Amino acid sequence: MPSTLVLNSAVALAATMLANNPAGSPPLGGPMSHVLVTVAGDQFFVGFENASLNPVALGTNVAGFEEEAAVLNRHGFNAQYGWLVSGFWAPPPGASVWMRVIDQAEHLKTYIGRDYTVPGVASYTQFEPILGTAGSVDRFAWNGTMLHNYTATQVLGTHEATYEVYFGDAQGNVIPGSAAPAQVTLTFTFGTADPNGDGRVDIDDLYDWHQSRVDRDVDGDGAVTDLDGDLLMRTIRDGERELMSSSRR
Ligand SMILES: [Ca+2]
Ligand SMILES: [Ca+2]
Repeated sequence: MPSTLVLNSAVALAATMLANNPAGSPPLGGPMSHVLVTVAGDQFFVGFENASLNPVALGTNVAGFEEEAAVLNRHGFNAQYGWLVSGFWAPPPGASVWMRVIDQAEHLKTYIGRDYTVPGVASYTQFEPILGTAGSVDRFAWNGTMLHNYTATQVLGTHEATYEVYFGDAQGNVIPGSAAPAQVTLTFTFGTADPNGDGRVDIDDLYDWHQSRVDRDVDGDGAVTDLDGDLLMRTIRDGERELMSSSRR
């Protein structure tokens, strides 16, 4: 049945997807780190399959990608985290599994990892922006098959994204009386935001970077390119913006 979420079918699909991964498709960035979703006793449970694969590290690709995948160009990106059903359970009639943003930095971008459909609810194409990215709504529907979305940013440092998993109607509204939602926080690290190591992310880092007084490979890809300077500049700018907004509160 299409509405029945079964772990074994998700694993089989995963194997098929890996075999069919088209040439030139962006890499996940490392081994798959599954985020297991279970419903038991009228309660969602969400947890990491392998705690050693959390957090994950974003990486850049200087060569860049083409077509829809170009949204990842000049960004740190990673798709190791993958939603995966654990155990045997199904949504109640008329419900779908939804995921929504509870808290995440504005600069974090999320793109759908592959084409899929949730019958009668939504249809997604690979690299479609979700979870608030590019003006998208803050939630997306999941059909229970393994899904490795891409997370990307141009801000160096450690970033967290907290999501809630719940049963929703066709519009993503929580269904009253359904299984209690669960939250999970994904953590992403990206290069070095403070190359001069003085505990502050500010213009001195960029000055030292230009003067070659620090390790200039701030995105950690093993080469010093103009992208390193660009990312450092964007990181400092983002920090200044956060500082200004907090001083207005
Ligand atoms: Ca610094
Ligand atoms: Ca670099």
